Amino acid sequence: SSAHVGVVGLAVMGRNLARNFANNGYTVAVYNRTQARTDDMIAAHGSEGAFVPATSVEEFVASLERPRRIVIMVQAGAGTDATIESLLPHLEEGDIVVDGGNAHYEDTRRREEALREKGLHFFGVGISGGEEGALNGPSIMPGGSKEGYEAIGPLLETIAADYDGTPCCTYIGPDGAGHFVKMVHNGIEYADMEFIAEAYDVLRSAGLTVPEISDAFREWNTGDLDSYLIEITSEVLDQTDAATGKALVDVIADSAGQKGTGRWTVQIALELGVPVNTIAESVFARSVSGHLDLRAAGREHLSGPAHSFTPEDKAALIEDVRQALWSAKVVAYAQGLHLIRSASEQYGWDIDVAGVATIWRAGCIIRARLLERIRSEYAAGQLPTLLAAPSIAAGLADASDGTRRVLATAFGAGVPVPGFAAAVSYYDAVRAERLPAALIQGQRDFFGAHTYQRVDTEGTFHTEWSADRSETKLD
Ligand code: NBP
Repeated sequence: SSAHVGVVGLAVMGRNLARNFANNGYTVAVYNRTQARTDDMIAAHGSEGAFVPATSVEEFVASLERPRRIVIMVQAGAGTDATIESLLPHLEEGDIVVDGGNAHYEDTRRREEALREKGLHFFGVGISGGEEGALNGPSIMPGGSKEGYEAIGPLLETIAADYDGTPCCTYIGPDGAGHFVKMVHNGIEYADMEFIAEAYDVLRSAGLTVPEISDAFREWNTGDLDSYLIEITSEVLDQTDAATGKALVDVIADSAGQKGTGRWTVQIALELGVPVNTIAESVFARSVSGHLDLRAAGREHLSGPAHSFTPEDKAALIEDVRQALWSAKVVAYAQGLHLIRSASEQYGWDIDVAGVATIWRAGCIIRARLLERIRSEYAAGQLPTLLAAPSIAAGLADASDGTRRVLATAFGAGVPVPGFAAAVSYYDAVRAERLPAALIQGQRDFFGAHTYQRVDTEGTFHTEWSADRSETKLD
């Protein structure tokens, strides 16, 4: 019983996480349902550090020092429940079970409650950074008891990515808080990717070549847009297909896949009543891309501008698109952080938004220079919305004209830009003096007697639409 930490599930993520622990000097017990995976891992990496391979759950649990710290990295859902069930008979009070998979936060809440009743600490831990991050330092978003964090937190902080000496891992909040924040991280990732794709499409429609667009992204990556996703976009655009000699992007089928975290983000936002239209449009854009019959019908029957245009000034267009991309990105972050704040209130999680921005600065897929600015704005004081932060509001004002030119051009040329349009519509809606919601209230009162409030006096009112159209004050 000497291992500091155990990892169950040795597919790509679990294996790399175990190696990361070992590289940081921990003795790591490893176990996988199918023994061959354990054997493979030890054969390939056993010499990298101190591993204790186990051939049964009993042996695995027995090899751990107490309180036991066990990280589960199996397929989310039934795999996680089955793994927990198999561990339970062997665990003792005070042991800590960490689920590092992409669990739905409601599942995490359920599991946390069940294990708490048995005297165990359950942690739902969001891990972002893919395979490479798991090995060299991911961004880690842990949710669970504060007491349990004292035992597991230091280990997680050691293996997390480092940003200027600060680990990209911090206690997020109780039960589902960590997995919720990871889910929203993925929702923002969907939006970020959609905006980048739209920026590419606008430039491509303006006649820029793939290498020219790649250069533009590389240039943007030296400034305010500096981020992992922009960086890899250049790399994807630079890739030539060996079979055809064309740009790889031109031979990849144009239907985007999804695994569900974007959809979850939007579903929960709908339930909590938080407007995340940029994320929703990003999920729907992937969905549209996959409806091949719908698109075939559209191509056959629908006419309009040709999805191309001739820019007056290429360099000016590139700068406008950069501004549209930056503004949309900021709006997506504002919406995602709003969702986190609302959920935090709803579930009593007490999540520190500056802390979230702190651990997204490195290691994760949405890591970006912008996150340091977001962190410092939230650290400076309460914000009703990220958009109200002084430096952000000023940046959005500066980018406004260019952003609107991109939208006007895209709409005029028939280039779909649902993400950019959602971002600008949200921005204009939240800053409007008056919204046409007043008219909607009138309509609702007309057909459903749903009543309305007035701008000039307190109370609830109804107009007798089907009678003399006089107004009644109801309370
Ligand atoms: P997979 O999601 O492909 O899962 C494979 C692992 O789950 C294997 O170890 C497999 O054991 C185990 N497993 C399954 Br499937 N059903 C099981 C069961 N009923 N009981 C016990 N073990 C079971 O692995 P992954 O891609 O390494 O991802 C692990 C987790 O990390 C997932 O939740 C994923 O969503 C999350 N994640 C992945 C990434 C990424 O970039 N891939 C990033 C961030 C988070 P076997 O060998 O016996 O079949």
